[in-house]
Amino acid sequence: MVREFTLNWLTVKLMEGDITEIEADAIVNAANSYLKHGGGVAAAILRKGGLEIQEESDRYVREHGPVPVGGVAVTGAGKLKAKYVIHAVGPRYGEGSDEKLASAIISALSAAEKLELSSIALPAISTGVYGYPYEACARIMADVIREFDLRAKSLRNIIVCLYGRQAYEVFERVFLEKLGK
Ligand code: AR6
Repeated sequence: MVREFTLNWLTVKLMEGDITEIEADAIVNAANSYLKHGGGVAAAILRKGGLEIQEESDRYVREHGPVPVGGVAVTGAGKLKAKYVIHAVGPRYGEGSDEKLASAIISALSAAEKLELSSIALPAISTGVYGYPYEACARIMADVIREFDLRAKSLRNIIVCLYGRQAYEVFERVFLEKLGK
């Protein structure tokens, strides 16, 4: 399952699959503030990328302290095909969480721009352990991407990688509605 949306500067590709298999300059991890990559997509990234990603994450937290909700930290990508892993800390679903989820996505895209990358792959941040409904996450992500499109510099390709048919179908419906075509 794949669908592409062509915006002004960005091409957005929605796909169903495993984000650790994607060849992009950076892949985004759905992390917690302590960068302890225990479950979900984080554990999958560690399994395939290697323990050096956890070691680098631990070093980051030792040096800079925990990553605030809505923020990101960047590490290398170990054995993955990507060059970097951008660890984005999404919120738990609840009151006031939408702005923080938007901030996590904006921070991830901004980090990619700062590194002058052209492609980035994102999972459905906060929709696993952190309890966000797919639909709410999809709406926030589509709005952030549409806004980001207007000021994209190096970034050209955003891949949104959904785990499972159900997540894909919800994102497809929402992205069709919000990003057209
Ligand atoms: N590829 C793409 N998406 C995936 C993969 C994969 N290999 N595996 C799971 N997902 P979650 P969160 C989807 O729980 O809700 C972790 O323990 C999954 O189906 O990974 O932000 C962290 O260490 C879901 O749709 O992240 C944090 O403590 C989405 O990725 C906490 O969970 C996000 O699910 C973060 O919770």
